[in-house]
Amino acid sequence: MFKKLFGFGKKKAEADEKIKVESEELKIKEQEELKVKELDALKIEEEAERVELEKQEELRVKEEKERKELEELRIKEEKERKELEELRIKEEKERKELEELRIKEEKERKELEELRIKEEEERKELEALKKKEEEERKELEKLKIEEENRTAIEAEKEAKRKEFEELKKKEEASKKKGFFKSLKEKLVKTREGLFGKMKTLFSGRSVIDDEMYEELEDLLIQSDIGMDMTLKIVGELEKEVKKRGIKDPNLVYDVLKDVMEGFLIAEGTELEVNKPGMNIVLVVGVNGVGKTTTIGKLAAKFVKEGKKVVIGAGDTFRAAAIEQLEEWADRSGADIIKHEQGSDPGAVVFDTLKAGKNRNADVVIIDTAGRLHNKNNLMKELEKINIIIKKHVGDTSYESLLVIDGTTGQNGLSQAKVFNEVTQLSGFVVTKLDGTAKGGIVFAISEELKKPIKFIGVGEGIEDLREFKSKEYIDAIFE
Ligand SMILES: Nc1nc2c(ncn2[C@@H]2O[C@H](COP(=O)(O)OP(=O)(O)OP(=O)(O)O)[C@@H](O)[C@H]2O)c(=O)[nH]1
Ligand SMILES: [Mg+2]
Repeated sequence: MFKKLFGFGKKKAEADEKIKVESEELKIKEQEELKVKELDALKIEEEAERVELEKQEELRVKEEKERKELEELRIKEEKERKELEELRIKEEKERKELEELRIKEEKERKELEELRIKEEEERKELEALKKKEEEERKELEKLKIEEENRTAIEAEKEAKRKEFEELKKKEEASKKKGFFKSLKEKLVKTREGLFGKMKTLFSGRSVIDDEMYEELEDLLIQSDIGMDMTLKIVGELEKEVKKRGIKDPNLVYDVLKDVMEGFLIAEGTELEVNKPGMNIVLVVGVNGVGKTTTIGKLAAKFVKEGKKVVIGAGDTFRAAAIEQLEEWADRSGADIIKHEQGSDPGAVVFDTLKAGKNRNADVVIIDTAGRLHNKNNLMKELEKINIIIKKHVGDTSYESLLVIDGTTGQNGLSQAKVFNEVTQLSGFVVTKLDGTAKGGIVFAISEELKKPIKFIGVGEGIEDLREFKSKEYIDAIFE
């Protein structure tokens, strides 16, 4: 039995030792497992930390990237802004350059325009200068021609003047008496008519009485002297006869001659055409009185005196008036200025005066129409002509003559009064005194119109115009 207990006891201790080793081994295993766990946990933790770190790193990288991107964006924006700015500057520069170019171009355009204007002005100036030179040249030419003409005309005039002077001398020496005779011959009708009867009136009676004066009155009135003038003449005659103490009726005839001569206007009977330069004679009167004929006679007289004469055909109204005047111009040796029939008489007058000036005329004579419908018309026409003449006349003389037909008696006188009212007349021409026995009209004109008679017409011939001298006229109509 001990040996069995001891054998048992030894087996138990071995079992305990085994348990103990096993427990020890378990414990170590457990500790190792714990350690593994702890290591695992640490690993996990470390892994978590690494992950965390990685995350952080990623975030940082991301942030960094974003920052970079932002920065890049900013840089890009900045770049774009700069580019824009540069573009703006460039554009501004271009705009400025364009503006400068425009200004430059504008300036150049202006300069060109100024240059053009200047050139145009210079061209015009040149043109004007040329024109002026041309005008001056023409003027000189004209002056030269005028001077030549003038010299020629002067020479011609001088020759004619001398011729006329000689003719005049001859006439004065031998024909003075003849001239009176001729006037007497021309006025034979008047002299032998009424004035002749007067002589018998006085010679056929023995006393001077009222009857004689009454008979004289009748005769004078019949001779167209007119009532007023007759009464004046007879009144004056009575006074003069008494004053002179005349008793013999035969002697009364001579007193009557003196008295009647006293009633004729003796002043200013000469036609003034001798001033140096262009003297103008306007001839007016009703139709048929002898205006054109008188103009022809006057022109012939002046040409004969060595004057340069230009006649204006101012009667554009009557059909053959221009031709008639042309004939007279031919016959007298005067120049004629005419327009067409029916044209404006004012224009004819103007052209005649112009031609007269250009041709150095000494006398310009203007014919006018006798047929004017009424007083108003007549006045307007004459006024127009008058204005034109007055503009031209200057220092020379302007004679406005009214022609009266000596055969128309008191009727002619009343027509003359109308003219005398509408225009300023310087005197009269009494025509056709060769054809009337009533030469008394001459006295009526002097009395009624108070202006001198300058010429009398005593026939249709070119020489049948006489300067009116009261004494000569009286001598010619009295026996
Ligand atoms: N016997 C005579 N006849 C004259 C005289 N003067 C003119 N005559 C004539 O009278 C007529 C008319 O003369 P004109 O000179 O044509 O008269 P006018 O005034 O010009 O006439 P109009 O142009 O129609 O207004 C003509 O036949 C002339 O010959 C004169 O002194 N004696
Ligand atoms: Mg006429």
